[in-house]
Amino acid sequence: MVKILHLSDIHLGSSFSHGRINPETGLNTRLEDFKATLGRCIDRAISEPVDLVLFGGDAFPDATPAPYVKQAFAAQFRRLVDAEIPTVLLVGNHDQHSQGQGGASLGIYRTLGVPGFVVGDGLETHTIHTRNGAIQVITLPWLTRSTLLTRPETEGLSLEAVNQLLIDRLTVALEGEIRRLNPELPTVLLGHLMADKANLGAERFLAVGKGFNIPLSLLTRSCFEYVALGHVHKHQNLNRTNDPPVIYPGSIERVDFSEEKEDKGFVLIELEKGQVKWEFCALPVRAFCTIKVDLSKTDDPQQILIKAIQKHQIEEAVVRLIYQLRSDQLDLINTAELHHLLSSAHTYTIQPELVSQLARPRLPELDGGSSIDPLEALKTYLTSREDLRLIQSEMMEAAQMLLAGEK
Ligand SMILES: [Mn+2]
Repeated sequence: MVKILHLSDIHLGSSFSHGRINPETGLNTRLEDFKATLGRCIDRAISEPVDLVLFGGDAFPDATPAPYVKQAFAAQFRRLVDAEIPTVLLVGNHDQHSQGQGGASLGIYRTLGVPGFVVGDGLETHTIHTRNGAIQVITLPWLTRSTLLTRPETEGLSLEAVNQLLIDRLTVALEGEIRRLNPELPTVLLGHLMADKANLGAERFLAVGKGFNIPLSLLTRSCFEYVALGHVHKHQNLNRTNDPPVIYPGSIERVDFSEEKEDKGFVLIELEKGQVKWEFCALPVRAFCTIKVDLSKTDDPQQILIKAIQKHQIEEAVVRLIYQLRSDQLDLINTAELHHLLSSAHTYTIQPELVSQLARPRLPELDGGSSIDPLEALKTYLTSREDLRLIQSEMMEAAQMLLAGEK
């Protein structure tokens, strides 16, 4: 029985805008959060102890993190070297670098010959000898079009046809690896990819480099005991029948507000040939909290706001207060009181949004019907805005050019 810890999407060095500088260390508190959480994953790997650690990719926000961020990552993974736990570091889209071969941020671990460390930057099968037997790990790093196709091959093809060609290439290449597997040994596919059917999180907005979706059927092969994925930040199992489990552990910390409601953690696995058990282990990460209130229809916006804030657990959380109001209500908001009420949060932002006059047309000429020509609509609007009179003709000109498709 081989015991594995599978974690992914560390993104060490991101989310800084949700933190503040810790005066004692001079570091952004979100870096400290991420470091502590990564530390908890490594603690668990060592205390179990596991026989193997699989990292599913996206170590940093990009391939050239600041030295102190790289060092924080290395300091944690170094502990696995000391504990003699073999580790596979897979290259995600955020780890790739466009300069030369093997330029990924994780390549340094191979260059230095870190004992027990494997860097997965190509489609390749690694046989790893653990304390509890050997295991095969097929690494499938983030693939870009240029990895699999040359430019002449894609010339004149539609995006869909290119994607199909990519999937065909990958199918053949993966089949080649599968046929060379030792059938006696348990096997894990470790991939950084967007599988079809995966629920998206923040990675949608963080996308670096263009990718393509991989059909689930390519991954649910009976020769794999477990499919370890990275890239999608929301933890999920894509194969409910668990034959094999196809698991995104998700990011270990909340990277942004789109992950506010997601549990964060890693996955512990026990497997042998033909058998697998897995368990998601949640991590105690910092809470994110959105407080959103529409004040535009109330007479006492300040009281409503105060009540809304008091309803939420904001202590030490990353908070954003979003309220919508009319411009004539602006004077009814006591911002100093809001700052005071939010002061127990770890960090907070206050985002007032004026209810747009455009959303509810006030100009009778613009009411009723979508038949109006966009330029006519803009002209009508501009005539009603005394403050925009000086740039009226320039705006009309720009709009005409935009509509004509010029830059
Ligand atoms: Mn990714």
